[in-house]
Amino acid sequence: RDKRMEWWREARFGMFIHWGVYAVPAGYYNGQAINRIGEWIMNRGKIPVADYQEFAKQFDPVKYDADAWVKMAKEAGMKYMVITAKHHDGFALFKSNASKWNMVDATPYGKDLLKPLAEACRKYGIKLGFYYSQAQDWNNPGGAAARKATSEGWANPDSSKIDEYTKAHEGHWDPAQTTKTMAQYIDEVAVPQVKELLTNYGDVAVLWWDTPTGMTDEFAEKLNATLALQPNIITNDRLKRPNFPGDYKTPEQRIPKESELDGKDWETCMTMNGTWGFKKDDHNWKNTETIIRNLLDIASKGGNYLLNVGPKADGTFPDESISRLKEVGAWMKVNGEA
Ligand code: JFZ
Repeated sequence: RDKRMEWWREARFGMFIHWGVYAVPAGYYNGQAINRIGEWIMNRGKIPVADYQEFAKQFDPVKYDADAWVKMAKEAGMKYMVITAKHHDGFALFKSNASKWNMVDATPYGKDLLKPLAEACRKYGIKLGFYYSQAQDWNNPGGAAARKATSEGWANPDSSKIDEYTKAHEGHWDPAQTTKTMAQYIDEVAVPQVKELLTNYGDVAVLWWDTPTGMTDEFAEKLNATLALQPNIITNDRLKRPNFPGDYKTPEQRIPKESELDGKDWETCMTMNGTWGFKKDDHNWKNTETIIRNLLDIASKGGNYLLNVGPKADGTFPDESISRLKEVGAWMKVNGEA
């Protein structure tokens, strides 16, 4: 069996982090609560590109302490971490030469957020992975926007239901989004940024692709080729179906039944409340007992549990996430590591 997968097969428990500009509006646009998951606010609220970019001017996470984040993961018994280096809003949490829509060039904070995280992960022996939205990008021109749910899945929430303009423009809502082709976006933004991620942060353990809207085999091949920069890296199954299965499957917000398991490696990703990116109105927290039960259920079936935290715009975790991580850690101490 594959040597690269060894650490991952023993890991059992990891931290997912959805962090970006969407933590600033935190579910509200122009005083209106926007429904569904927080990191989709630009899409769900049909926020124009220029308006959305204004939020970056308030993204100033002065309380960000990467060391404290990684320590919380470690003390909860987690072995790895996957952070949204770039989500569908196209915003890069890192310094990028491929697009100015990044943490260093577009925010008052002006510093790369991934550098200190990579350092802290090395310090605590936590594996670091990057989530990268390779296809959907609502700010960098030429990036895709979700259209409708297809047999390939993963176009959720369904943009095409929202209005006629969006229906007529392949999921987009602002003319600024369509001034380049997707081929240009792949060559000028996605491929160079993934190369940056695989070059500038030391060892990268996981590349976590997402929602292959509009992907072709050719685009996927170009992205997949960049992984040669990190010979030990592993990837999930969301680069492009069906020709790029990656190393493991990613059931979302659910734990497979014994009867569904087919011998392939898998990881359940799950939120602690109802959103991935921070939303100030989401108080639908799972209790610690549920989280521990899920971890046990998953571990007993041979999977991994990637449990999400959606940090706030000031750089801190929500208190409810902190207390749950602490309680899971206390349980781990008594009961041994799963
Ligand atoms: C995607 C993202 O759109 C979402 O914002 C979040 O990052 C999540 C982890 O991934 O959403 C999905 C992806 C796949 C499915 C559903 C939602 N799926 O396979 O059912």
